[in-house]
Amino acid sequence: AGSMRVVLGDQCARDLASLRDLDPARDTVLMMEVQAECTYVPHHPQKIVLFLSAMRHFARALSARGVRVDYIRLDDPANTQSFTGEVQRAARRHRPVRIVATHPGEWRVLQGMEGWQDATGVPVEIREDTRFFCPLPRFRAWAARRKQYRMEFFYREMRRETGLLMEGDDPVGGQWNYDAENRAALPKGLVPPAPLRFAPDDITREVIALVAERFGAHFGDVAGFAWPVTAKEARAALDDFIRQRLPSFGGYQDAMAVGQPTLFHALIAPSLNIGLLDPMEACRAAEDAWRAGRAPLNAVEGFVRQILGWREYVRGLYWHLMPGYAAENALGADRPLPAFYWGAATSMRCIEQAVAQTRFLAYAHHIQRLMVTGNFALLAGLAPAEVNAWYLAVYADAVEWVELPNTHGMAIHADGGVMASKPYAASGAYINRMSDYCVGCAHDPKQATGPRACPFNALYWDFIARHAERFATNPRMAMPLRSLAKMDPRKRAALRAEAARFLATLDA
Ligand code: DLZ
Ligand code: SF4
Repeated sequence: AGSMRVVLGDQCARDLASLRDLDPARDTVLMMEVQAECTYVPHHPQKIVLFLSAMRHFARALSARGVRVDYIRLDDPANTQSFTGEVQRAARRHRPVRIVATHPGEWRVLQGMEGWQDATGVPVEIREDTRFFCPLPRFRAWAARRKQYRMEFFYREMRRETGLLMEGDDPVGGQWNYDAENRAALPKGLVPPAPLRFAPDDITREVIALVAERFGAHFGDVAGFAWPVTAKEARAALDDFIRQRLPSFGGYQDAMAVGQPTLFHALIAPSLNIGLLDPMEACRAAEDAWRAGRAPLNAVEGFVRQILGWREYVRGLYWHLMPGYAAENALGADRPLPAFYWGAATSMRCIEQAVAQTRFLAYAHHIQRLMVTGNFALLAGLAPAEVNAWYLAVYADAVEWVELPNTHGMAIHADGGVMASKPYAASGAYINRMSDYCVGCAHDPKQATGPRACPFNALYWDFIARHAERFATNPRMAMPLRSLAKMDPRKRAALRAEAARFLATLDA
């Protein structure tokens, strides 16, 4: 007998660690579609289609190369519908001498995996996920040497190590970071080139029907699914981005516009996170575009920083800080998630736009996630567990290693500042500056009280006041705290009353 190689839904990569040294004559690859993974949060139907269709395509590609794949389908009557149950059943079928897996992307799954040896009586080897630049032990060593985990320093080490955008020991262009050039609003009338869409093939159409039937009640439209589901499609999507949108990606990275759900963004996170696209390949393609004079450095550096810096950093932190991290609630937030996160009507146009596109694309870009839905959750004090479950459910790219730090740490400050030295709290003025959402909104970003007040304004001051004591020692919060202290007490009271009135209208 040979070994059993386990491949999970977000591990559809040809050079996956658990497929290394595979012996096609003796070994079997196990892939499992299971109900438990489709429902532990109510995933957006497009997210489920993406995972299952990518899995089916990947299994087909492995088989075509002569690899024996034991593929358990969701509608197989014998399916126990959980990873551990299926690994147990498969171990009885194949009687492997060992089970080889790749480190999963979620703590919950790792815990289950660590029980497979007891469940099957077969030794289990869990291999480092080599799709990432930074092995977890290396990140832990980096983090152990520091009191504060600053992405920027980690990122510079990764640049030096990989040689990406380096000229010897120096960053190309003489600067590590060009973010200051990346904050323009979208000029009126500028329409970004539409991203490539991939029409569903027979396999995807079959999965769409299955998902519509079983998970049709989950938030999100399954019609319109157009994500890459193979490595070839993912590569085409990357090339299209590099040619069409990368040159303008930098400047408009933080912009938001009505009816422009994707702007100049790459839309490659779902492909990267499930293994269809190699992070180094993406970074090299962008670097090549710069070296060939086809894209400016601020855009290319910003893109590389997201992948080589930010993505690796949040993954390292997740595994360094779990399981305690998810349970933290530094700001004592406990309000239930309002119904408009699931598509109920709201008069706030920014929220309505972000949620509507999430419904039909399973996608919103980082500033929408951070500064619209995330900022609202922060200011209104929404319960972290509910906020995290929402982000994990609704975005096609959401695997917990990336979703949790971005939401819990960056957006809602539930970790008390482990990731971000100050909360990303903003009033309506920020949204008004970075978008055209406010133009057609029932609210006025310049008003803080009264019938047309923008809720973000009173909520912002209420948030600062609620947490004044906690932030008193944070130099980066000195400005808003000073403004609050200088404010006419009657105005302060009116803002807090406005916030309380608004919060009372939220229905879960
Ligand atoms: C997200 C997801 C879904 C919807 N379905 C499956 C599945 O049926 N089989 C599978 O192997 N993985 C699935 N996943 C991904 C897992 O929930 C989880 O994110 C990864 O296994 C973490 O490595
Ligand atoms: Fe959002 Fe306020 Fe602008 Fe309306 S006015 S879009 S609620 S920021």
